[in-house]
Amino acid sequence: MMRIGVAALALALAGPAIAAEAPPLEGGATFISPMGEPFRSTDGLSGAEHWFREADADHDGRITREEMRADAERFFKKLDQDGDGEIGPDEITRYETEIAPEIRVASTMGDMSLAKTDDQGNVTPPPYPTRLGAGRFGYLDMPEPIITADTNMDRAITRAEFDTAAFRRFKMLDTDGDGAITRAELPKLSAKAATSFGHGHGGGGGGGRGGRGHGRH
Ligand SMILES: [Ca+2]
Ligand SMILES: [Ca+2]
Ligand SMILES: [Ca+2]
Repeated sequence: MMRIGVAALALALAGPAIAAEAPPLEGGATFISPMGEPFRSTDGLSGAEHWFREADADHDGRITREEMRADAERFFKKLDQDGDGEIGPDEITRYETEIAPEIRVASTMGDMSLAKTDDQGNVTPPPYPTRLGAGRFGYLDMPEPIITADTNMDRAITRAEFDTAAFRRFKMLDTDGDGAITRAELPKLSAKAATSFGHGHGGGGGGGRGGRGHGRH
């Protein structure tokens, strides 16, 4: 896509000018943050870089535990539309269908663009699972990052559960355990990964625990 070319060019041009600092994060225009928030970049920077800049509130190049907590809290307020302190079933559905429809699982069999067809026309899907849902667009392999935070499985996510999830995800990404996430320790995202198969292959379930697609908002 054109956007990838522009992003690559922007990174190449930005490189020498800010050599003293970490270069902008790589990745595609669409990014799902560790707490599940979608970032859709249109300016050539990766969606991941937009998330990092927003989460790193004091712009010191390090996302601390407190900054991660604030990032989670800010998104929690967006998700908790009725303000009752929980992300309830309808708000989960709204997340999956309106806020971040990209995460809907395309296939539980893997990326069908990698399927092999023999000379009799028999199709063999890739035998390995590729990342699903939101995992295709972010650092953590979680198909549905909101549901994943529902630790007591009652289809509502409290503020405390969301904060616990933020802490766990923070620790997963702070790989050197120094109390901050830096650009250098985040996994590399390929620009292609997030665009390799768009949504709309006819969702194969997975991800959430039922209850999706009732069209209630
Ligand atoms: Ca910071
Ligand atoms: Ca609510
Ligand atoms: Ca660290």
